[in-house]
Amino acid sequence: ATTAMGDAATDTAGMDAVQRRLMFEDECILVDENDLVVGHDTKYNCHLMEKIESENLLHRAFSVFLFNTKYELLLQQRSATKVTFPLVWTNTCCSHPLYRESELIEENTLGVRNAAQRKLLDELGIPAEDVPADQFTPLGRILYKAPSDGKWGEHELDYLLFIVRDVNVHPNPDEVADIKYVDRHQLKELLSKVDAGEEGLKLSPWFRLVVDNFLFKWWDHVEKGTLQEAADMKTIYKL
Ligand code: DMA
Ligand code: MN
Repeated sequence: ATTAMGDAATDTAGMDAVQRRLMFEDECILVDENDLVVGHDTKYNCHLMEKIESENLLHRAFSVFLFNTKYELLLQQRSATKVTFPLVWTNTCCSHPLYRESELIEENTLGVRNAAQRKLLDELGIPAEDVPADQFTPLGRILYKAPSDGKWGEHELDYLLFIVRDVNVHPNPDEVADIKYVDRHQLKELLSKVDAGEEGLKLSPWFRLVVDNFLFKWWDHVEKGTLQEAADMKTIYKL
């Protein structure tokens, strides 16, 4: 029998096996609105809208923006099997630092950068040596909530990590349906197609927030090599 909160068997019925495994293996880091660690919980609990609302669960996340040395941004389309936001186009790679020693290191955001390196390999097949943890520039943190399909959604404190490197890419089909590099002009074209409601073309809510609030001004700093000047790791932007 299902309860008001549902149960794991019903909530994961029909879920892709790889994504179901990660729902229970990945232990996310719970934080308060000031990004102080307050506990940990499964990826599953952290992404159920009912739990998010009833227990006010907020977890730590990261979003990587990887540019090649022509200053084009690598985008990915999420696979059809993702539980949240399938088939939407988004920034290079997103996930969660896990509740483990190497990804809890707060000094210079090293834990989050270690997690980013792990997931760039897992999702996009980018070798760790192509994305050294010390090459990411954390530009800021945003806090946002976004339902996906009603049942599932996000409530995250998201670290925005930029990196400029030419890398080898071999997308993992469990995670990624498609990839493309875009320059600013091509991204603006993509945005106008999305805004015009082109069939089947959607962006993730967090990517849209970054695009609308920060991306184009930060892109100037990518090109000038002055990313550090744009960084603000004191403020948490509530978007
Ligand atoms: C979660 O991304 C993080 C953000 C910033 C939305 P995700 O759903 O791609 O996580 P995972 O790859 O771990 O499923
Ligand atoms: Mn999340």
